[in-house]
Amino acid sequence: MTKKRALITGISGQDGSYLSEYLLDLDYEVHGIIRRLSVAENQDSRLKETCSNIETHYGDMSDIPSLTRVVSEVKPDEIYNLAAMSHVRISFDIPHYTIQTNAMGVLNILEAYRNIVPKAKFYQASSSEMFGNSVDEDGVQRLTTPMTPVSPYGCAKVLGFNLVRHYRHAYGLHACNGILFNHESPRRGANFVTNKVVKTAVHIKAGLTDKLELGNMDSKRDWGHSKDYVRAMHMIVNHDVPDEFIVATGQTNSVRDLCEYVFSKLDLDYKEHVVQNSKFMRPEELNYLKGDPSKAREVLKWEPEYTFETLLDDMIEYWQTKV
Ligand code: G4F
Repeated sequence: MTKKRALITGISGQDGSYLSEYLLDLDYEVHGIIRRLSVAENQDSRLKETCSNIETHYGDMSDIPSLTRVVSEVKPDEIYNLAAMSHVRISFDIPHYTIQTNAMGVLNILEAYRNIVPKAKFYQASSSEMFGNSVDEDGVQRLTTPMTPVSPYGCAKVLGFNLVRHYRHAYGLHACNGILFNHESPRRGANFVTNKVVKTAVHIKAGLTDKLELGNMDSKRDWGHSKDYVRAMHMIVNHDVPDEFIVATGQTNSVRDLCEYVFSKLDLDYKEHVVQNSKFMRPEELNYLKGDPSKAREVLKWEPEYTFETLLDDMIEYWQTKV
């Protein structure tokens, strides 16, 4: 039997690396698009263990000929569009680039998909950042919650989300949106708050540093594990009907709760080490996220294996092996 072929944009990111491992275990042929970086080792550093089993192709979400070439060469059965400028705070510094990559990039890959492999299935990495500060009366965000983004990142993701929905309806494509709430892992970039807190706390414990500088500690997020969320991506794409799903844990915690858990796990008091620095504040903040994953649970039978605590334990263990 011929193997299913997947093409992952953003394969070198946290989710791309876990998804490629997950699909290889399911016996897929996995292809991914990577951008050229001046430090070549950084292009695929998260893919070290699986590199030899993945075929990578140079491309960029803003380079239409490169997307057309890769989609034509690979002829994928499934496309996972994970490529994005993924840092919300940095999107305020580089709004144009963010819109080009996270919104126009979706249009570019959708066009390649529609014109070259319209029978393939398509997954779009949509984000809870699209909701901005909209919350339903019962304190959750669900598929019907209005999208009122509060960052260039969120604005771009709303356009990408709508384009995918529109292409599904207009052209009969199997194009799906997964609205994923925050998801983390030991592979998370060092400038996202979970990894920053865990890594610095472990360094404080080891006597390597003494202070952790943070921005807003009162914002709340619904944090899950990337490994659970890439499983959901595959389930969403392989559901009979192309559709939209929220992927979240349904639990919310503040940045302060995060500090409290991580530091106390290491027998430290976060209040003695954390200082606030306005440099890490955002011009407009998304204050509160708590997703309602009931549709994914009921329709896809998706369940997360990790909790907030076991996710952080996994990250702490990882950073302890690095000091
Ligand atoms: O870890 P964060 O940078 O993640 P954020 O902004 O929620 O975005 C992540 O989740 C989105 C899904 O909702 C994704 F779409 C997006 O790609 C990304 O994966 O910040 C979390 C919270 C924010 O409220 C931020 O203001 O932590 C607060 N925070 C406080 N101090 C900080 C810091 N965030 C960062 N990155 N660095 C700080 O020093």
